[in-house]
Amino acid sequence: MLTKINHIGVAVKSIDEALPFYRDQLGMAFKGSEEVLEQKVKVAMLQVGESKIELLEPTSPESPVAKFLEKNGPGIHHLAYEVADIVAAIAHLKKEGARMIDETPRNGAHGTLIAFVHPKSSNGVLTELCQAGH
Ligand code: CMX
Repeated sequence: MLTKINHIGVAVKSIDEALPFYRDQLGMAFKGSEEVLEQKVKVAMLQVGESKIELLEPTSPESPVAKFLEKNGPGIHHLAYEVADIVAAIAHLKKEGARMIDETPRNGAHGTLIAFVHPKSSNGVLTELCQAGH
């Protein structure tokens, strides 16, 4: 069902402030940034081999990332796995007893479809399913 780790999401207060560490000091390829309105975040993507690091900056105090930063400060926010068929993956997880935050896919960055599993049902790791955009 899962094909690879697509990205690791990292919550930051400011992409502008966090970017130099990843792009200049670690030397990752910066693939651009965009706002994901549905999730109330600005997202910057950095490529490492076939994997990505996603920097997440809240665009509203109601953003899930704003709440996370308030409680924990900056740090790893979620782990995203790529799936070929997100609707089938959600159905499988539900059948196996996982608690889905999203029972139908939402729009993610770069035309992807995404759905989250609740961290209370995944041993404390906010888990994202991600189907590549077309
Ligand atoms: N990782 C692990 N645990 C987390 C977490 C995270 N990122 N975010 C929240 N939690 C935990 C909290 O610590 C809390 O645990 P305790 O009850 O033990 O204290 C519990 O989950 C409930 O958290 P909360 O602070 O009360 O927050 P909410 O219930 O309001 O929301 C969550 C939590 C995960 C349901 C919400 O953040 C959500 O729906 N997330 C999915 C969407 C998202 O994160 N979008 C941003 C990224 C978008 C993108 O990548 O494009």
